[in-house]
Amino acid sequence: TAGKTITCKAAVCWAAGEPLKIEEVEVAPPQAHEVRIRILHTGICHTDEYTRSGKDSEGVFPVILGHEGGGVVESIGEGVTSVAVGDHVIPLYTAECKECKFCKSGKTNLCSSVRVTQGKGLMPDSSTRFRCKGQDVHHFMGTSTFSQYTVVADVSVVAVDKAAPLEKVCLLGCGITTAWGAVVKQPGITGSTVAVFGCGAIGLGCIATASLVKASRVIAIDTNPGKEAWAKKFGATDFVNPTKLPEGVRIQDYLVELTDGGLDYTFDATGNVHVMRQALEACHKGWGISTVIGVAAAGQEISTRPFQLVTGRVWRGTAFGGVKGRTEIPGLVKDYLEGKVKIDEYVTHHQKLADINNGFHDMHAGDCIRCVVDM
Ligand code: AHE
Ligand code: ZN
Repeated sequence: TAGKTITCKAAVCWAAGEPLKIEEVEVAPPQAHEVRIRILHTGICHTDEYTRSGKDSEGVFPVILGHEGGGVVESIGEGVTSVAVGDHVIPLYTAECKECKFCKSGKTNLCSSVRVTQGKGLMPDSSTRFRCKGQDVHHFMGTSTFSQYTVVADVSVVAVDKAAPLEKVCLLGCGITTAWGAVVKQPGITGSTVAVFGCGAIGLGCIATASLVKASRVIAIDTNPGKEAWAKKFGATDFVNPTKLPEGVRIQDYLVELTDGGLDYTFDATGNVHVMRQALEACHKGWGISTVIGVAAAGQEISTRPFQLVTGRVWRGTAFGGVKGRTEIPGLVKDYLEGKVKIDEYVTHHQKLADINNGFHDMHAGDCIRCVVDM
């Protein structure tokens, strides 16, 4: 198949707000510094739904969504040296070229090498490798894992140990890595108090990681009472349901009271700008640090009284947990294989590609942490 166009099935989103449609698509061979991957499994993340729904200011259509995949390298373009045919790989929506100003800064994982074209749904040469019914179809986040075959830039993929089941480690493509990185790269968590707002996959990942690095207390917050058992299973010491507080008591005031002045570290894993404010204001005066992880809808803005910052609270955020995928994901896979990082526990639902829209419905149900689609 190398060098030839492959025809396969993919879930195409033809227009904002429409359900995905399973179509036969043509996937062109990888060009120089590109890799064609046979995707075997992919998670569904709220960001896929966010873009499908039309809320993403970068959304372009038609598009093949999906950014939490695992697969096998089918063929490589000229000049590709970092992965080989047959390698098990995870596509990376945050590339790592190791050469740009960002990669070399030592301060961020936000590689700039392919980000501009990626944001337009195109490959680095500004064209697409997908066609369907005579039309070009856009890429998404540089990954497009809702296709049986996809093409990605070589800076946007990492090979992983074949001993790790792809149906599990595909989740390292987004949620679990994001949560792990957001916590593990925040200095000072060990021995400190932590609150995590939102107990979806990202929130549970933050709870698990805070517990792994031995935070002294990990308070989980969610409006769904069903999440208490989940949070405790992942290592939360406390669970607070903001809808069950006495009349007129705000969650941030409740938490400040509960923790003798506020949390050392808080994390927003909801994408709700009001919750982001609560997370900041639940921080301890003088030193509390709040990290925004959730993606808010286009046009949303955060606000708080500047006094919150003047009095020593810090508001920050991370993308992909600050993780440099090519450098760090192999180590995370090792941690998983050694039982240090949970992955299996997040998978509550499976769907076949033909039923991928059901996976989007699953995601909205409170009992779903992650749905894995088998391609
Ligand atoms: N395109 C959106 C923003 C989307 C966004 O913030 N994406 C996150 C990853 S979400 C994973 O589920 C991210 O890491 N962004 C960094 C980047 O470079 O895109 C918008 O609002 O325009
Ligand atoms: Zn995601």
